[in-house]
Amino acid sequence: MLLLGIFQFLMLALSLTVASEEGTITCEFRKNACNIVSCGLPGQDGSQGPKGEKGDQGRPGKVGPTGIKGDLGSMGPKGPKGEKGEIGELIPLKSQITALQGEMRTLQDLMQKYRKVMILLGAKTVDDKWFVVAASEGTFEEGKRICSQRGALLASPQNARENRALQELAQEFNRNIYLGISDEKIEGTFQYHNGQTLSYTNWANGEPNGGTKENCIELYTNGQWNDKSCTEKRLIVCGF
Ligand code: MMA
Ligand code: CA
Repeated sequence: MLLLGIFQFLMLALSLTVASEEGTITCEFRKNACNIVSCGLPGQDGSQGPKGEKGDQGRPGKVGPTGIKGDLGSMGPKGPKGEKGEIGELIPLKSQITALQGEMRTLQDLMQKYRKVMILLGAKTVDDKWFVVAASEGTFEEGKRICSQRGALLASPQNARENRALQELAQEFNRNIYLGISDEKIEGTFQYHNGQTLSYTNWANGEPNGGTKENCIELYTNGQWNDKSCTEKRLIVCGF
């Protein structure tokens, strides 16, 4: 029985092998073969089953080799206008500076001309300040008004050099000058027009001595100061 079983098994294997390899073995052959081994014949193949459901997606494959370089793309749209370069900005500035230097030169020449004219007419200048005789005589109030009408103030020397310039005018006109200083507001405290206290004085010996009777200041031809009544007539010098 064991040998018969082995033989049956071998025959069956043989028939399956031939069928799979030839594909044309007839059923007759298999019938004969089976008759020899006394086994049942396998039935004909069933009809094809229904199509199975789609399987799950497989795992991603390995990365393929690098492809060849693609063609050059078409040109993109025009970008926004860029900022001006530093050199581009400096070029017009350079010509503007040259033009300004020319204008400054012209103005300086003009200023020099006016300066000569002013000095010729008797004005005195110290740094950027000008002293000009506006009237041969006037009271303190008249002097303030005359200078104010000319866009200036009654002269107020603020240092020794300015005082010296006024002294020269006093000498040239041989008249004392009213300064733009008084103690009308606060007796005993002399102030400039703007209310500031004095930064420079050149009182003569014993001055000021007039109290409430002498609230203004005259500048002598020697440059010294004397407090004096405001209603005298003195040389009117404006400061610009
Ligand atoms: C005058 C008058 C005064 C001044 C004295 C100086 C007599 O008064 O000008 O203001 O102080 O002279 O001597
Ligand atoms: Ca006095």
